[in-house]
Amino acid sequence: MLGRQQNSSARDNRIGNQTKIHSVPALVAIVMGSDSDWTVMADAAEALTEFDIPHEVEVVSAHRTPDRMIEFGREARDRGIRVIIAGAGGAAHLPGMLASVTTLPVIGVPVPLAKLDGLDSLLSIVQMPAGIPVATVSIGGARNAAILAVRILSVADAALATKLDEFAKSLEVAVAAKNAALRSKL
Ligand code: RP5
Repeated sequence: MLGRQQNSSARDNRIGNQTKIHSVPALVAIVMGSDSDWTVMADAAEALTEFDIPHEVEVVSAHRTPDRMIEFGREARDRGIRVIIAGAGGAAHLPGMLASVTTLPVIGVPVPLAKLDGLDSLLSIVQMPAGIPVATVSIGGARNAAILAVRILSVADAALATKLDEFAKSLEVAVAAKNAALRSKL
């Protein structure tokens, strides 16, 4: 097992960090096909940390560790996981295969590789057959994947819904500040 963690601090979100910061079980699993995906997927861990969501990080490959991938997906709900964020690049089958062995919501993150700019990853993840959905975010959109996971969790968590309201307001404030800064230069 590589990079499994439950944490609350961005500094401790490095893959391979085994330190358990929270004793509470992870609600969100961030999984990826390779440790090389971490450069993109770290954004999801950072956003979950901002919302103080206990999470874990693990490398699971649909192609290189298929048995482990199936085991991970089948056990996730019973372990207390509520949402899976799965990132992969190229022939990116991990999100879809996980969705086929769990009924948890799976959010897919297309990871851009050196060739094809991530379009291959996007199409591999987004074109799921009817009945097995994967909520696919934009290429490299790990941060949005995490925010979507928070929104899913907020359905049954009023405090989290309030945090999301505050987050939306902070975006409004940031845009207003950018607008004012731009207009002041004209
Ligand atoms: C995919 O193959 C992984 O998700 C990764 O994006 C890509 C390349 O993996 P490495 O060769 O860097 O391990 O399964």
